[in-house]
Amino acid sequence: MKKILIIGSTGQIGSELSIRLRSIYGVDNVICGYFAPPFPDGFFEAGPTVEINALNIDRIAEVVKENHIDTIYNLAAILSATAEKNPKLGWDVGIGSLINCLDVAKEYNCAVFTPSSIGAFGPSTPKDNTPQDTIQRPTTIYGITKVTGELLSDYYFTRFGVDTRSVRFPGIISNMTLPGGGTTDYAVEIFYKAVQGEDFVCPLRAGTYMDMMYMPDAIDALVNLPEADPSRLVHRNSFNVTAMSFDPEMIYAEIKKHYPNFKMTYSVDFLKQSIADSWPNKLDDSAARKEWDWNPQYNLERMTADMIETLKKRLNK
Ligand code: AKB
Repeated sequence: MKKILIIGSTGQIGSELSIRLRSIYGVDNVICGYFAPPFPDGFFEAGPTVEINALNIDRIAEVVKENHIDTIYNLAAILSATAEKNPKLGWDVGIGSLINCLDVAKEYNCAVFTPSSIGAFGPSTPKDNTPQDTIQRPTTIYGITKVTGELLSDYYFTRFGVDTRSVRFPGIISNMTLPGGGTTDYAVEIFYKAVQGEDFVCPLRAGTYMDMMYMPDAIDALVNLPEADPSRLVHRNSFNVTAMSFDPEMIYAEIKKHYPNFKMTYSVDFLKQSIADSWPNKLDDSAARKEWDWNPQYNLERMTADMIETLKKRLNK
């Protein structure tokens, strides 16, 4: 039975990952690390929690040792648009947390999963059907930390045998926790506006295509890749994964099928636009499909219907 520590468990991914992991491995076998509020509803009642600063290696080692942890999910990160406003913080959190986890994992024989991102690619990367192995020259600090993280994770695997695995996540759309500071966040915010009967002002231009994924598929990736047979893995850090690619006009049109009076206008955020323009339109995720049976369940149509149904209930609309 696994004994798991999630660092950064109160964020967009962590708050849903902890629920799924606890349902598979048992509540007491998943320890949720927290650093600062806000905390998800019922966070402290749902299972074991520990206060942990990802930049404090002694604290990570102490928690891993005391709780006999064998798997660390390191979700501490500053997303792309926020990191661009404070590059030093983006680097310190992204790389500081990772190197600490890798060093502790090396000492206590843990597996480590740290998500990478479509942000690990840059303007010189092929934009369509972006290959698994290709040019990675990102122009954002977020992307630079992600490429460095991929290389460090592979290095700790080949040099020290640490079982590191990860995926390059696209924009993740969730009906539970809002993201913060990402370039893809508009694709979550648009649903809240539609369900609340408000107009949406889109920060990205029409024609800006990016990969996206509904949270249940993202959680599947986070559970299934660490469980994959290692003898099938040609790659480790990190796998391209995607579930859909759309631009603002496509998601707007899909939401309008449910809310014909919904209105979207544009007011371009130049920072986010320049980041989005440097990222791929659509990844080729065939390596993940081949090596660990990646198989997302939600396309734009199915995700939109589910997002709206769930948000209507949650927001009493
Ligand atoms: C962001 O927009 O920064 C993230 C990501 C794609 O990694 N959602």
